[in-house]
Amino acid sequence: MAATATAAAPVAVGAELEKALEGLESGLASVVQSIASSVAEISASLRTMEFDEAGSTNSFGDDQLQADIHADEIIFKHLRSCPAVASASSEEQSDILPMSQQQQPGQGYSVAFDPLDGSSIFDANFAVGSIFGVWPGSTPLGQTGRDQVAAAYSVYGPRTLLVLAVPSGSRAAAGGSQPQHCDAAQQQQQDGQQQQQHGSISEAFDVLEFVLSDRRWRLRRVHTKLGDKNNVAPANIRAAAGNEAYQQLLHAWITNGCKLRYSGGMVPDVHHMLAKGGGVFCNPKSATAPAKLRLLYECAPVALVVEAAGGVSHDGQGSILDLVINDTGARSIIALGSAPQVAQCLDAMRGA
Ligand code: AHM
Ligand code: MG
Repeated sequence: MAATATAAAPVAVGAELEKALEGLESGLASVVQSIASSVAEISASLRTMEFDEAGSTNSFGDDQLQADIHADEIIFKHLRSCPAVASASSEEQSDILPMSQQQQPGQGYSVAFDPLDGSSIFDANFAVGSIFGVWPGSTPLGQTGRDQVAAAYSVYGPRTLLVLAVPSGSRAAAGGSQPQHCDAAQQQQQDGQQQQQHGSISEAFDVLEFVLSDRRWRLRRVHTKLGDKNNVAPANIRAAAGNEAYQQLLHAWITNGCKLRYSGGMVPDVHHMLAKGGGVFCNPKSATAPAKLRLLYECAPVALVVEAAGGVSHDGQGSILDLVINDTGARSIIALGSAPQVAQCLDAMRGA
């Protein structure tokens, strides 16, 4: 049986996180603090968590691990105790559940989350993560990824990281850390090519990376300009068997000496791009290998973080952030990362 989420010792959010959230609307700041607290509690729990399956499936038909259920319970517990959270739903429990009784209809925030992304690589002890999207009001349904007011993911690796996309101004509040992965040539190229299209997101949000250190969140770096390194993560590689354009893309990547960095977990693979200064996570489909990633719980929040960090997202037609979320069960193909590398993926995304 999965362990039940109990009231753990409170995790101090840390002065640097508090400072980073100072400029936010107070309700939104409390939602982000709840997310940060739940990530810290999950991080501690995973150290002793059993690897076993729970013997149940979620609404997507995935076999659940005890760790999936436990992480889900921890996050719901923290969100329930936050008065600004009107509703929440997760990849493990996809009904949109009312949370705080203190919100009037249409008020507060709705949180959608994947409690443990990378369940299939958990038993191999690879890095896994959690993903969060925050929408205004009592439901994300009928809204797009672009309507999010914040998004986040965590990486549970040798260290626990929390990457937040929060309304801009927070960077200055956090102490004016220097931008990462930004040189003059890259900036000039990206200013011309992508900021015209995506400038509103990268200007509207700051992407702040925190590391959990002695039960406190310490600001590690700020991501502003995703570079264009050739770190490629070819997800759903099974699709290449029925998607000729994807085969050609893989061949081009190999012959061009790209670094293949697919781990089997979207969160660590996407974070690898941010950490290394660019790349692409490409997850196309074929007739026999359909889209897997969930629009609400995975694609939209991670797309917001990547676009806010100066990258792009695509489903083969346009930005992931422009897809209307009509159903908690919707799935999408996705390419995320540096603009030139994502552009190379579009034939594969449109193939099959
Ligand atoms: P999960 O949330 O059940 O772990 O599924 C999402 C994960 C992604 O992190 C990863 O990119 C993908 O599933 C890998 O799927 P597969 O192993 O089927 O290729
Ligand atoms: Mg997932």
